Amino acid sequence: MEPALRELWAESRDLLGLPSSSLDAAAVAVPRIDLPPTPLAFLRDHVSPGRPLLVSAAATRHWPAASLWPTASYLTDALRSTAVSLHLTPDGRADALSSHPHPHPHPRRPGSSRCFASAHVRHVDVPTAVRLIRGSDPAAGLVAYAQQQDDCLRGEYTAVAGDVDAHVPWATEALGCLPEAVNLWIGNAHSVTSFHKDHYDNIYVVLSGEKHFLLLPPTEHHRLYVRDYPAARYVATEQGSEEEPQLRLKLEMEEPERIVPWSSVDPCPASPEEMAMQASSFPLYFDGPAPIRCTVRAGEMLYLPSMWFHHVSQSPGPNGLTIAVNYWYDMQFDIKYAYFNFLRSLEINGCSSGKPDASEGDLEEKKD
Ligand SMILES: O=C(O)CCC(=O)C(=O)O
Repeated sequence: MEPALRELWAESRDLLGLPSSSLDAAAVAVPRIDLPPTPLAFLRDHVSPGRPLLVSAAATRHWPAASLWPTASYLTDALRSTAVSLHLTPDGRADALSSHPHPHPHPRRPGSSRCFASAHVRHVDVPTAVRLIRGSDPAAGLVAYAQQQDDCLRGEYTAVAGDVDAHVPWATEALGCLPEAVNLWIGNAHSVTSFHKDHYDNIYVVLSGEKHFLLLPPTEHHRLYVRDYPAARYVATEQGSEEEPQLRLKLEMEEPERIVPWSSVDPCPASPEEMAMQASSFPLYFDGPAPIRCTVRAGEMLYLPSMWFHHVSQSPGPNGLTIAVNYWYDMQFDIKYAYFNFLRSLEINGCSSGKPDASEGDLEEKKD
């Protein structure tokens, strides 16, 4: 079965115009255009074949946010007394695998030593949120990321929503609907989003700093070793003095148990030992075609087709922050989706997801 899969990966990358040899790593890039596409060209060349696209900063030059948001204090002034949801973890890895807090063998999953960890969410005013994000430090055990994925730009951050376009006109026309959600993301270099996919067509726009995407097409599902993990959540206890409270985060397993299918692969392990462990455990990822790398700079827009797996890291701008807005458009559940479910059901090296519409590696559930 594995040779047939490798043939599928090579053929689909060929048809997408993306090289498939791992030797071509430097050449594997998302097509980039200087001016926004017409709706027809976008539909024909990107939505229909499921091919990503990077659009230069010309696309957002008219947005007030392009000049206002990268400044040091605009957002904190404009949102001074607005309470927002801030996601806290000790290491910047929310919605990611972590060591199980009680690593005894699980009766139904002997040997399972990892769990799916969600952040502790606090409601704080924007100046506090920005101070905590800027000061994030895994060495101090606290990394803050404003990444509420529930249409938060039009909700919690509504006072600044008018600084960006309400939708992306050429995408709206091509996709035939308005965005279902518009989200704001504010982080710094310590926050990383692990490999997952979404049931949305995504227009992702960076406004300060840079976002670094690693991408794999849906045909490469088996390379991500999606497996079932028990869910856990960070809980906070206050320590320190009343004047200078300090938060300590502890991982607790969810009760009743909830199982989350999630990718087992960490493409950027922290140490050579971890890298060796990852490479030997997940050869289809580490010994396959290079992931497609795409850095989205301030002002640029990435079109990320639905169901593409993505891993996202970030570098802050001069204001110490990475700021982005994304537009999620509902995907079309068409024949490609049916083929993809069939592919997923094939068991390769103990990896499959028999559930036809499982939300594996899919953050969509959080939106409601
Ligand atoms: O920016 C991030 O950290 C993750 C973005 C993402 O996963 C998405 O837009 O679907």
